[in-house]
Amino acid sequence: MKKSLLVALFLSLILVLAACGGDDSGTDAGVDNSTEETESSSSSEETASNNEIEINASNFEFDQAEYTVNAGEEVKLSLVNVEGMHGIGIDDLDVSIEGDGEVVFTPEEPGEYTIYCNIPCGQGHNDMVSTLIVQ
Ligand SMILES: [Cu+2]
Repeated sequence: MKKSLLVALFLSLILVLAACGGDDSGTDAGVDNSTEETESSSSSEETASNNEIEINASNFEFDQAEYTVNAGEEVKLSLVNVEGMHGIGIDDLDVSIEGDGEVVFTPEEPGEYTIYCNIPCGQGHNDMVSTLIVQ
């Protein structure tokens, strides 16, 4: 009785080990495929975010003096109020955001456009001016 039990255990152990060995080679190939997929998807994201800018407004300035976008391409512009309550206006491009928000527009003419705060926000309000460079 004992001998046959040991033989049964030994045989099942061999089966389990053999099964594991077979699985290993299969999972290795799967890992290789998935890394290739993630690489190709990340490169397409970079091209999509080309013409997006985010302006951070605080009391009393925008985070950059100049923002640059490409002419003839759709621009996604978002405004984030880090401190205080501000807006932006760009007269020649019909852009206006009051508070947090985003607009999509396509600047056709290369040039420099003035970005100003369009909400009376306090003492430094008139200093809140930056430049949008369309190239
Ligand atoms: Cu203001």
